[in-house]
Amino acid sequence: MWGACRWAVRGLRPLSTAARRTYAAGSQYQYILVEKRGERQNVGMIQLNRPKALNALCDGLMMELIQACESFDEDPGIGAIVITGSDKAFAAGADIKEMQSKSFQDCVNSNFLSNWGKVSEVKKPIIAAVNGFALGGGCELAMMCDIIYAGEKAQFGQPEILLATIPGGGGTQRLTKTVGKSLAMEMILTGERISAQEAKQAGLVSKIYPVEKLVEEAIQCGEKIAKNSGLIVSMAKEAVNGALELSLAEGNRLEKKLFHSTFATEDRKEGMSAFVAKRDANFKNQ
Ligand code: CO8
Repeated sequence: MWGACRWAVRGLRPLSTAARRTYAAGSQYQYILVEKRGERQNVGMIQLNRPKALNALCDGLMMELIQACESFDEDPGIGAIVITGSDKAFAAGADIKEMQSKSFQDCVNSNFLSNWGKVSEVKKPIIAAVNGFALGGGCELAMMCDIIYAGEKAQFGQPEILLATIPGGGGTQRLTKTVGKSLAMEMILTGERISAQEAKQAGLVSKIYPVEKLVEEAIQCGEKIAKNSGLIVSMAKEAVNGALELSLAEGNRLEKKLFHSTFATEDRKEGMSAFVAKRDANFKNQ
């Protein structure tokens, strides 16, 4: 299962025993691979690992993903998180086989899929590195992240309509706010996919890389973020996310409060002192 060839093909290094022990401690992950990456081991990487089902998001996978995100969020040594899948699929959606027999009552009584939104509650920045299919819940999972990098062959779509259901993980909202009503409507009402290039043009992804370079580039982006004060990074993330949730006036008020709050931190003092003294800043998340 941990064969070096498989990792070499994808350009990923196998997990060290220590990393596996750390993150699997007490709960063997079945559906994801988890590792610390980057020169300073300050980027948490989570790889969805149900290749035969194209990383369909079954309940167990989502529970593990949320658990891994939360444990990286609590880890002071981690400054950013990367979520990726395989070359063929980031994730082909919620697990249709698992959902197939559910009734309306089942969905309401269990508040079906309500816990998936926890990914968007993580304070540290999350970068989605999307190769292959990001469909349905897979596209929604990518949009719950903060930055999306795409491989050249990535495809994004909300094909739920073809199954006679609709997106349930924020797709109708986040996609519309990101790419605008016309393209979101077209994707959600026809179920047709868009390419990485179309997704970039529409503002859904920020960068496109060759398939084999994608994950490394995402990790490098994570390292750049992790160099900054984690405390201030989480404030910046909160402020930007405010733009998707609040009116302009409310968002500007939130931004101003957070901006003023940075002046109560040691890191803000350190950042400006370091600039004036022409030296590197040494942030302590204080
Ligand atoms: N669920 C379960 N199994 C899947 C899924 C899925 N979403 N997608 C693929 N698989 C399985 C297939 O059943 C197949 O398994 P098996 O070999 O046992 O038959 C295996 O993966 C390989 O799939 P294909 O043979 O179909 O591979 P192809 O390369 O021919 O096609 C596609 C790839 C185009 C991606 C195709 O598999 C497909 O259309 N998949 C379904 C895509 C879809 O409709 N996604 C939306 C699902 S509904 C949803 O996501 C609702 C979201 C709700 C909220 C989520 C909150 C975050």
